[in-house]
Amino acid sequence: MERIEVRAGVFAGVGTAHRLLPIGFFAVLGGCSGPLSALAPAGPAADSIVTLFLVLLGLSALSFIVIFGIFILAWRRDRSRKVRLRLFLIGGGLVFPLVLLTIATVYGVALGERITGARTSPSLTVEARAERWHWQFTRQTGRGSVTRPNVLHIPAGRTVEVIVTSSDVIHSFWVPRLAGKIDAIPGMRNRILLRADIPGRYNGVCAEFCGTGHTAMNFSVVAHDADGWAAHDKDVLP
Ligand SMILES: [Cu+2]
Repeated sequence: MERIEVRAGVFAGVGTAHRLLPIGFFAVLGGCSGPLSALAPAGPAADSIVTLFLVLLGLSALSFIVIFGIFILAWRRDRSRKVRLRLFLIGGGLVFPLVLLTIATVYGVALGERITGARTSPSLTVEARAERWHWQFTRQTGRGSVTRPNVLHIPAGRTVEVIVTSSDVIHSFWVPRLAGKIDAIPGMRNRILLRADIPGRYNGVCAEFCGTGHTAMNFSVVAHDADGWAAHDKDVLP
């Protein structure tokens, strides 16, 4: 009698969880938007990162479905029938993961080329220097250099090379809607390419804990259209 009550309690719990599932699903999805969402790309590198994420998520889901399917089959199988061990061990344990991992690796390496922009020549180079707890952006021009704190101005639709470094500890440069992260390391000059296809303001953060002011170490990237960029140039160039 006691066991029946316990089981009924478990099933009631599952029923409630089942009803709450859509609410939880949409609540989680709600976190996918916003100014720091890597799932709302505005440039080719961020776009490739989202594609890679979705492909890897799809392959993981496929793997989960196959393994869970086998689990259910094993649970419900006709016990008088013999299990084909070779199919499970070689097919499921070797061939299936090998095929999935080969697809993921080849696709990831090919897309990595696009994400890092290894063969792209930038139209502009700027330096991003991290210092607890702000960023300094310096652009060299034919007439000298211009340094501005916490706002990086770039032309929209053009590839910009950002040389990232640090004056003190390790920080990380991240503009989620435009590209991946890159560490700012003292004494090193790391390179990342940014391109914003749509003019606008994009939020950036320090993505490596660097001390008590870390959470406030934010910056912006302002991508100007052609007229805006010409006006900005006129404004800041010496
Ligand atoms: Cu930080």
